[in-house]
Amino acid sequence: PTVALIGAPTDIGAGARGASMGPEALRVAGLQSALESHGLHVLDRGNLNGPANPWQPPLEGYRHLPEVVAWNQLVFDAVRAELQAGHLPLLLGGDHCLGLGSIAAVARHCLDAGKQLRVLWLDAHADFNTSTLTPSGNLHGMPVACLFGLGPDPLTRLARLPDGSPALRAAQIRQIGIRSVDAGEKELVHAQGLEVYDMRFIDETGMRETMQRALAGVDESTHLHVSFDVDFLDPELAPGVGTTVAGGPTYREAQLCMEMIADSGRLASLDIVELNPALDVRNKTACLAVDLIESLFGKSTLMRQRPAQ
Ligand code: DIR
Ligand code: MN
Ligand code: MN
Ligand code: MN
Repeated sequence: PTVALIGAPTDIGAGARGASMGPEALRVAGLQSALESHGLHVLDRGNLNGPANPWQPPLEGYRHLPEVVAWNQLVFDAVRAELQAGHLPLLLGGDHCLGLGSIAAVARHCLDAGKQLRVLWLDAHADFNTSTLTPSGNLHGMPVACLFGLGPDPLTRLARLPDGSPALRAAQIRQIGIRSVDAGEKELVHAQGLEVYDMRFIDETGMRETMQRALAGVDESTHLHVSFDVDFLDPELAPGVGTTVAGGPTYREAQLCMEMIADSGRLASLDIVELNPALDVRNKTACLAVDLIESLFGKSTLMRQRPAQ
């Protein structure tokens, strides 16, 4: 397949500046040539050009809402265009508020193409806050709720399908690696019935069984979207993120997670978000992200027989 890299250099929804440098750090870490070395055709579409970060306090529970809407509209349009061209969009964030525009475009595409949608949300956080629950007002803590139709009008409108229903339902998403959820957010996640494989679950069950469950039901009619927040990883491995949370997956657990997604053969779109080069050490988090993205595209599977579907 053809992979289309879409840079979204912004930290508009984050609580720390610097994720705006993520796309360039991934390019410097050799993302394109790494993918090409596995036989993929890669188009680098360059960077989207959205509003600057005014670095303002929250207004009615949201920081930078108009700018977040503008960035997400750009991401929606870019991801949609690549899907319509038959390409696999790889969104280079940017902070995780952009998962809204990306997944909204994917959901729309699935509707048009008659595909089932499965989203794997790899993150330390559930990103299921609302304006009344959020401790920060940062919209990178809210994209999943917005995709469910819970959020500010201009964002939930962007995420709605033509029939007015939300882009995403609980049956379509699995959250993996979660270990920091705010008190009110926890109740909302539970009330909405999300399937969450938190770190306790991974500790007790193991990554293999976790991924088997997360991928259960994925078949040839499935469009698999991975939204990879780099803070999913243990911060000892991946310090270059704005909101580190101790106790994430190890290198081997993360590799297995990626390899089992590759084995499904259904990966059709990807976000790589929250990489913050200002907080990184000699670009090592970006290099690790590239390593894991290679595994997502089947690096290790090249030396093995891909399991029968
Ligand atoms: C926190 C942090 N739950 C918030 N969220 C982050 O501000 O809503 N998401 N860091 O990635
Ligand atoms: Mn090429
Ligand atoms: Mn996130
Ligand atoms: Mn996170």
